[in-house]
Parts: sequence; C-alpha cells; structure tokens
Amino acid sequence: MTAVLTFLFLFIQVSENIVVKDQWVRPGAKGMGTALYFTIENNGSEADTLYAVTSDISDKIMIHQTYSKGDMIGMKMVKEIVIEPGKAFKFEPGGYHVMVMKLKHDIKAGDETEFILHFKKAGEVSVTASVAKN
Ligand SMILES: [Cu+2]
Repeated sequence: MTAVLTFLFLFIQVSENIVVKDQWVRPGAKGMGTALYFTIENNGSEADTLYAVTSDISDKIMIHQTYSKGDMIGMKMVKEIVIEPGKAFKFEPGGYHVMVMKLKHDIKAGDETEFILHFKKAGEVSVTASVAKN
C-alpha cells in the first residue's frame, strides 16, 4: 500500500512539471496534412525539451515554424523546442505548429484526436486535441 502511494505521488509530481493545454487541431482529409496547436507550461525548476510528436493518425509528424521573408511566407522544420522553467511556449497559427502530414483518415470538426508529446525530461505526455476550424 505504501509503495503504491509513493509511486502515485512521484508520478503526479513528475507529470505536473509539464502541462499541455488549449490543444486543438485543424480538420483535414485522408492523405492530406493538417496542423496541431497547444501551449506548453513548464512548472518545473529545470528546462525541458519537446523533441517529437507522434499519433496513430499519421506516421509523418514534425515541428514547424512559420516565417516570413519579404512577401514570402514559408515553413521550416524545427528539431526541438526548449521550454525554460516557469515559462510557457505557445504553438499557434502563424507561428510554431506541429505539422501532421498524410492523415490516415479524415478528421472533422467536433472529433477528438490523440497525440503523444515526447519530452526529454517529462517523457511522454498524451493529449486529446479537439478538431476545430480556426
Ligand atoms: Cu508546417
């Protein structure tokens, strides 16, 4: 009993350092791409790093940054995102986003989709994102 309680306590402590909230994903059709957005809060005392996102919905998911150069708007791949302690990092339209390529099936407004965010310290954090239009 004590061992179980200790384990639960440790688990809660660790997982509270990284909080993912306000997650949503745009609708998309099978074979096409979409984007996932969220905010990561680091409530711990050390920096943590998001280095991958995975999901059953696609085998090709990467972190992107939208940038503008003159009149051009482009996207580039970002290897990892470091979230400093006590800070929040926002993925949002026109900025950082998680690019989800080649959807395995349609996702429509009102659906929910599961993603796993992989952090160097916090490990795997699973999130359920609502599908929303904007
Ligand atoms: Cu992109």
